[in-house]
Amino acid sequence: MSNYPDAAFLTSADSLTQFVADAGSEVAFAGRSNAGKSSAINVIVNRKQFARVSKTPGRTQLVNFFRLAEGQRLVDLPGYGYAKVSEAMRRHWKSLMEEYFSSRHSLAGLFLVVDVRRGVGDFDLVMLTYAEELGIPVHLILTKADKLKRGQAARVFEETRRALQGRAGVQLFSAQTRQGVDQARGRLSEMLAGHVNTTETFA
Ligand SMILES: Nc1nc2c(ncn2[C@@H]2O[C@H](COP(=O)(O)OP(=O)(O)OP(=O)(O)O)[C@@H](O)[C@H]2O)c(=O)[nH]1
Ligand SMILES: [Mg+2]
Repeated sequence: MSNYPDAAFLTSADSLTQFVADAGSEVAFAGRSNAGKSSAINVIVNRKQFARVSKTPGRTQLVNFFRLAEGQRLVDLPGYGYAKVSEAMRRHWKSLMEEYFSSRHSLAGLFLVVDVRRGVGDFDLVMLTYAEELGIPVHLILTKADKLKRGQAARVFEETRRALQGRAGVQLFSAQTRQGVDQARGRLSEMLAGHVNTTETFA
């Protein structure tokens, strides 16, 4: 059963003019290309093939809006850091992100999706800074935790938590085993409702 029985895809936007109306509240998912954003969204919303899962990294270069419930949305932001993207594409990504972060009054929180095997990168820190400038909470999910041994994953979690110094909540996550899904759902609904303790972390 989905926690969001009325969840539905709304639109894919390539520019500010195509964004959906800026009312209610929305939580955006950002992360490197191939980090597992769309997979995480599908599992958190409990809908298979809701957000598309790409076999080809860097394909999703659009801002995808989903309705979760009345006045609540989830946004799948285009991935970054994919090496084979052209310079023009990179510039487009940057201006699209600037348009998104500077215009969305309804943005209530940011989920930062990081592959546990790669750890936090420069672009992830840029996104964290965007969110901090807006004063919105950030929750970092270290995904693909199933790809590491339990002890290794726990070590990355601890290192990440320490490095972030309370700038974001942190948790381990796996779309495959569903590790951490309940915590992620809890954080998502808190963000949408506007109640978040940003420094809370989950082991
Ligand atoms: N083992 C494992 N594989 C995962 C997990 N999450 C995602 N993947 C795989 O990683 C690849 C990329 O996943 P996506 O969800 O498409 O990643 P994305 O961040 O949306 O990628 P872009 O939209 O291209 O930026 C796919 O082959 C997924 O099946 C996970 O938790 N565990
Ligand atoms: Mg995707």
